[in-house]
Amino acid sequence: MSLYDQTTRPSNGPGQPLKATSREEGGGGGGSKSDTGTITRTRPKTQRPSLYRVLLLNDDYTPMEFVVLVLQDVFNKTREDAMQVMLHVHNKGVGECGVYPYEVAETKVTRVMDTARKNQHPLQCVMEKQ
Ligand code: TYC
Repeated sequence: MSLYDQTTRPSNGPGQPLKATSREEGGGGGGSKSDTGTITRTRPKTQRPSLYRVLLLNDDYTPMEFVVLVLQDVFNKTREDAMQVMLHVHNKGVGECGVYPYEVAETKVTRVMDTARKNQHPLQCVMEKQ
């Protein structure tokens, strides 16, 4: 099950009757006691996925150019934006690369860490719930 899938709230799922008040419940019709029908939801309730920030951490060894290339490749940034994020991380210690649903964030963290390890750089990338 993907986070993109529509999920239901516990109380009222799609197509499920909305809860009737005690006054509305009970049989019979046309009287003072119960003259209401069951209301059903035609539009399924959607829940937006939780979002996660992907952060890059500074270190003293990873070349600036490598970080810029990773930001362009994994996070689809322009060279100018990638340079800005890299310099922010270099100066502040940590910086945001983007905000994504869980599985997208996880894939990007994995891509950064795999690329860094293959090139023997200590670059660290983490995700945190927004
Ligand atoms: N501080 C590194 C250097 O001076 C550059 C760098 C920037 C490393 C950002 C990691 O996430 C990083 N070569």
